[in-house]
Amino acid sequence: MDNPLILYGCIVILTGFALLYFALVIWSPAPIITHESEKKYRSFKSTKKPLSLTPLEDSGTVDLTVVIPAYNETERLPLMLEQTIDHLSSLKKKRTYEILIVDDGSSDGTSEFSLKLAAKYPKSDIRVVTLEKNLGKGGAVRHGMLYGGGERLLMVDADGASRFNDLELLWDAMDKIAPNKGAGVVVGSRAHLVKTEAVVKRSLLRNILMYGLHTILRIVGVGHIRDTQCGFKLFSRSAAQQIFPAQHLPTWIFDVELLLLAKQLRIPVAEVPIEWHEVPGSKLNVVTASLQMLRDLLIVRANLLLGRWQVVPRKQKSE
Ligand SMILES: Nc1nc2c(ncn2[C@@H]2O[C@H](COP(=O)(O)OP(=O)(O)OP(=O)(O)O)[C@@H](O)[C@H]2O)c(=O)[nH]1
Ligand SMILES: *[C@@H]1O[C@H](CO)[C@@H](O)[C@H](O)[C@H]1NC(C)=O
Repeated sequence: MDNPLILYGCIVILTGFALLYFALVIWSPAPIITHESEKKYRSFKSTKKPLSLTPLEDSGTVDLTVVIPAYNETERLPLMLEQTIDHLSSLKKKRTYEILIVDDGSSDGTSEFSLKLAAKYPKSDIRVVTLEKNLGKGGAVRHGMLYGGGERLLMVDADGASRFNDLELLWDAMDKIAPNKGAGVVVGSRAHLVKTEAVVKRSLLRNILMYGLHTILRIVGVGHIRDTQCGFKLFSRSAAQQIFPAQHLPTWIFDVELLLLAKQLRIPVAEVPIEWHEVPGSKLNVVTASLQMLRDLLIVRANLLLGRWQVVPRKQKSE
């Protein structure tokens, strides 16, 4: 090489890539560690002696698992649980179910409170798992899914912002896209509410962030889903078995990672409009959350692109 500029240029570019890769390694979330105690649950019948949960690899034991991530939720859980059980027990076509409350390392006694609450519903299989440390919503949902026994598994927020009856809309959509225990994901969507007053009244900042999010989602590859962030999502067991072991993000942008994984695994995803009302008591700070989101999305994309994170499709059992 006669021209030293080219040589220097190459060195600068290579160093740049090395630094980017280093940043990726540093910023990637550490693997989520599951403690032994977290593989067990307590119920109102067995408040002292924990019992074993059903690992996701095993075959299903009930028709539905309801996974409720709960962080300091003693205020909002009672109403939400009541609505959940009211609905499930009013169904004409009976469905067996378990409700898995994942206490995400709360410091307000959410677990003990949930156990007391569960005693009010002796006919329902309400299971309480206590995470040793706070992981974040994504970590809590992932844990509930990895230890749920349902043929279908629903994640739902503890705040009762979604109307639980809308589960039936998701259920019917699942029958269509994933019959015979196939793989499928059905997500609740608030996109049809976007033009309504509820949203117009939101602060300018929230709206700007929302449009920013949509743009980024399109770049990242899940632009076809109109509402990625809705806390009401139903997974068939087969879909959950493929998606959740591959999930790395414990933060609140994990929803996007789940949808990206579904896309990579070619699992069909349906979006169904549902009711929604804003509930006071959100513990989210929009600005820090947005920055965190941007970083996490880039991390997910880069890790998948470079093959640092792998996705392993399961062979469908032919039935
Ligand atoms: N904020 C927060 N929520 C958590 C955490 N772990 C689990 N969760 C649960 O995640 C769910 C959603 O949390 P919220 O703080 O209500 O979030 P939100 O801003 O209301 O979210 P939207 O329902 O999308 O408006 C609730 O069921 C929480 O209990 C955590 O570490 N932080
Ligand atoms: C959770 O609740 C405890 C006890 O009420 C409180 O001290 C703590 O600050 C709460 N944590 C958050 C993040 O809200």
